[in-house]
Amino acid sequence: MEKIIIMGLAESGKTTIVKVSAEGYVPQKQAPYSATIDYKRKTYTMFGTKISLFDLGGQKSFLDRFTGDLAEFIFSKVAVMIYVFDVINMPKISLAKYYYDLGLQTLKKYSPEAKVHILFHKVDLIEKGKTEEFVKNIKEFLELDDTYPIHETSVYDKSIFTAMENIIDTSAQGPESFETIFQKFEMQNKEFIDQMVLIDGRGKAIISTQDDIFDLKEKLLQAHQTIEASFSVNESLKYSIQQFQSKLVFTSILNNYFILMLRYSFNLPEELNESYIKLLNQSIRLVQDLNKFIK
Ligand SMILES: Nc1nc2c(ncn2[C@@H]2O[C@H](COP(=O)(O)OP(=O)(O)OP(=O)(O)O)[C@@H](O)[C@H]2O)c(=O)[nH]1
Ligand SMILES: [Mg+2]
Repeated sequence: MEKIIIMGLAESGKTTIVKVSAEGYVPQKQAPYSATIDYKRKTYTMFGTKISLFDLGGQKSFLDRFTGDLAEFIFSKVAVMIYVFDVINMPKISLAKYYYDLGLQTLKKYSPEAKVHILFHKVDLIEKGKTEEFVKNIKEFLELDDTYPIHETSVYDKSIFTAMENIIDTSAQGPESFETIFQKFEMQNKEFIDQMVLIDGRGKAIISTQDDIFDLKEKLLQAHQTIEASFSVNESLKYSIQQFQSKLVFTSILNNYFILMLRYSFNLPEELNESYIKLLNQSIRLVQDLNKFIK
């Protein structure tokens, strides 16, 4: 079960978001606000995934405790942190940023792998036609770049469902397929990779970034034979680096006899430079990620 924490200042809308998106509650404009005391922890099945949701009370004294005495309890084993900014509460935007930074810092300490999603919430209250400008200004003020996804949401339309579905799908379930693992790798290393091929134990290509994998086949067979003798970082991870048509080819045998082949976009550098080492490390990391998934 994935642990999700939802954090933000008091009255930013967290409990309403939980009620509407997870409990099917219909939002009422006149409903009185009732503060969450401490935190509320509940289990839900959302979009087919079982989650344990921690709705953290947003009053300052609570936030200080969550990031202080209770930090380990609240921030350990977190899969996703959702941070809610109330976009029309400008007087408190600095305070909201303060606790966002503190929350992020605490999260990095106890759950370094956790995903982070940001909600710019209550966008229904922004004057019509001004949303884009408004959002841009807040983003600048908060010094947010594109590291974490930002969702513009309101409980009065479907935006909150779209955002929550995206958050649960992309974060809570982890990588869903080989494709998502590859996409991440490709995004990080685009300029250094010419071709990526993953072949299953029976020799069928599962992933190939080019239609034609024929020219690699010969290399593949050869790699099979030489890989035993090639450099390995540990018992369970073997890979080889070879030159092929004046490019480097990284090959590794994975679990269940899957084979990964990456054709780099360059030949062996004269000296081992930083970007080559980085790419090699990322390639090894890709093998490890894929192996977790094949098991
Ligand atoms: N206009 C508008 N109001 C909203 C929206 N979401 C929540 N609200 C209102 O915001 C107020 C605060 O909502 P809560 O969900 O209780 O706030 P909270 O973040 O849980 O507050 P704490 O429990 O004190 O941390 C309520 O009056 C909600 O009706 C929204 O999308 N648009
Ligand atoms: Mg609440």
